[in-house]
Amino acid sequence: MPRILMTGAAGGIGTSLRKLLPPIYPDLVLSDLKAPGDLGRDEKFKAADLADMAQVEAMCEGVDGILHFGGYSVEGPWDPILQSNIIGGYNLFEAARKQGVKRVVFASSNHAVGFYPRYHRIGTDVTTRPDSRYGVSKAFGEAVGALYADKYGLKVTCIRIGNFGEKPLDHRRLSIFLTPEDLVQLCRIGLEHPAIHFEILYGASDNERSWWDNHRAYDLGYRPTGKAEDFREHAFAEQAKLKPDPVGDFYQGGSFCGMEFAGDMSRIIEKK
Ligand code: 15L
Repeated sequence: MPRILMTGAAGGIGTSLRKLLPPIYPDLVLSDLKAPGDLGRDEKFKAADLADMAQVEAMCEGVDGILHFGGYSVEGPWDPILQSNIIGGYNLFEAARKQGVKRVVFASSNHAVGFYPRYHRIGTDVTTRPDSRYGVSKAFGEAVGALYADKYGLKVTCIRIGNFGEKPLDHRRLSIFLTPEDLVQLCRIGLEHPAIHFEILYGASDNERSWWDNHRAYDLGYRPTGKAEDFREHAFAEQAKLKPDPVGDFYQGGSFCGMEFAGDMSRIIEKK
């Protein structure tokens, strides 16, 4: 029975996956800076600060596979992103190597490619175009993952997660919605599929308005069941409450693109 470690267990994704993963991976170890308040008696927990290598190594001991959802999960000031995602991301892969972990599933983000316009359908082979310091940290994590796959033989899957949840929250999220069940499928591909070396997959359900070519995930057996369109009215009603954002409404990364924007839209990736 493989021992699977999930970082970020107290965060939004971790909280949901804590409930879904134990039937699939009974030997699940959770980690975060602090234990979730509702930690069950049957749940195993190891506290770790990702920025502290010794703690990260101790967390990885005896582990076969890692689901790395820990870190700073939105745009923010540089220092916490540096500590949690840049130093923390490196520590995670390096500790995994030292401890003989076989597989890592890294929670990347759509914000690693957020400055592609929405009309531009992109695959996983495009140049990264981060829309934020947070997006840069995700592109960094993908690069470290590629290094550890190629140089050290770690089996690495990066999931560029769209928007995780029970319902798409607005018009943009109709294109990038991801249900918890579909994320579990992608995690299982990363932890179990025999063909994994280094993969980047999009974390999106079966969304009619998707901007992403996710054929690699489908080739690996992904069969999403979530459909953003089932919640279309809800998403449009929520969108109607938002102010227009000329930059954010144009690019895939949405409001992360509009924040602090002082660039020239006509020069960001060729327009069709
Ligand atoms: C992300 O990467 C964030 O973690 C999440 O909070 C959302 O902002 C999501 O992207 C999104 O793009 O909707």
